[in-house]
Amino acid sequence: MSRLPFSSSVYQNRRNLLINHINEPILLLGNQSVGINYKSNSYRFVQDSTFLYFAGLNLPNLVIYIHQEEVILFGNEFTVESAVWTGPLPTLRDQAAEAGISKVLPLSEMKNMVASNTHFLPPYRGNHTLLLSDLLNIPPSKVEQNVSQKLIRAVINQRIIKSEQEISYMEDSLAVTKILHETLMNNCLTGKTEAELHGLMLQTAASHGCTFSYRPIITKNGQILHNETYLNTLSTEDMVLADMGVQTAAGYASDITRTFPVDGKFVGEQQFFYELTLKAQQQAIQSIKSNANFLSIHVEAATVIAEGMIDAGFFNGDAAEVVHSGAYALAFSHGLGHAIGLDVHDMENLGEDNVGYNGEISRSDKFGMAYLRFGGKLSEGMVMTVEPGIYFIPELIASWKKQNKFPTLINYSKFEEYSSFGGIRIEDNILVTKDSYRILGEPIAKSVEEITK
Ligand SMILES: [Mn+2]
Repeated sequence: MSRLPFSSSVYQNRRNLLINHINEPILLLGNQSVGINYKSNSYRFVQDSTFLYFAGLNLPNLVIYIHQEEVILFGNEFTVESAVWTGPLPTLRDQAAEAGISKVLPLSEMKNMVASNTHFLPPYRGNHTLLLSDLLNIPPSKVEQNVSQKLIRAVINQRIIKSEQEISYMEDSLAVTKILHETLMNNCLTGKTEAELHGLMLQTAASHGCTFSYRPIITKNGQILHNETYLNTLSTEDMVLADMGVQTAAGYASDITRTFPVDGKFVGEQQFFYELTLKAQQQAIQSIKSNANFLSIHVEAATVIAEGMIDAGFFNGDAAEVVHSGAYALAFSHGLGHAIGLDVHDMENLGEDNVGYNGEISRSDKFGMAYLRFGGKLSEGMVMTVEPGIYFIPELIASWKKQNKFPTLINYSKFEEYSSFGGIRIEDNILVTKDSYRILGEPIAKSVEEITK
């Protein structure tokens, strides 16, 4: 009975596909444990996702070397003494066998084995740079320029398309994420603090054996896009924006955002902006299918928001002009979404543009659209987040007004009236199918009826 998420043949097939494409040796580095304030008091160990994808083993201090004739796992076998601290563990050799790897050698033998034409990925941890420098006899400052573009491309092409089994792991993760979001909604009342709700979410995730796939956002200040503080007490006129997702033991991430009124009743223009955000999200989701460009879908969502906000007097003129000029980004200042998989922003360590802009579409240089992490063509089997938002960011409104940006298109006095409104975002995880899409996981409360009382 394998302890790994996939059978040994899955890992073998993944490696075969990769080596047949590269035809020269490949080195994939697993992560080390990292000390917080001294070596043995370490951060929670997180394995490198590419290593996990091709080698399966969620343990520190391993390296896999793949070449045409054989695959070698470099790592030090557990000692009898280590069992004193960890309890009995299956040998590294037995664990490697579950990933279809029959040859295990100690780390000390690595230097003699690694060929100079070995392909490797961009390191994102200092110790990996030093290891690559040592193994391949290149100065640390030159490691980055020796990274294999061919290997980057090949890994992205494999990992970006999810198998049915990977999708089912993503849905396991979404099942717990649904519990989190709905528990949060049910426990949100005037007088609660963001800190209490954060605590409830930590408890809920942990009690399902999950960790967060990124630091959760639970805030009444939804206009602060990556708000990671929990300092406020909630009032009845507030909305809470919760952006959180977990990963299960298989390692696949989820990334869901909901925004809802604290006591279940919208006040003022909250419902108008909620419904407009939802309309933009639904429009975008419906446009997902293989061969569609995600940049065009971003533009569609932005157009829905621009149209609604023109009617309400925030923008003037024609929606297409409001979008193509970039003026719309005063309200919707980030990208529509990103690829998701083992990483919440899938494979961004291989280069955001390598993942998101490979092909004829290039990244916009305009504020707002430039933050779109993925703009290229969709393929069957990709999983994307779709997460439009509407925000009133007082600092941005003041800054644009001062610069007199888009004076004919933006009604600044109207924006200023709403400067304490906050922000709304709605996010789901969508599988690209041949002619259509599938929203992954069981539906999580989202309609006005479901989020109000
Ligand atoms: Mn996201």
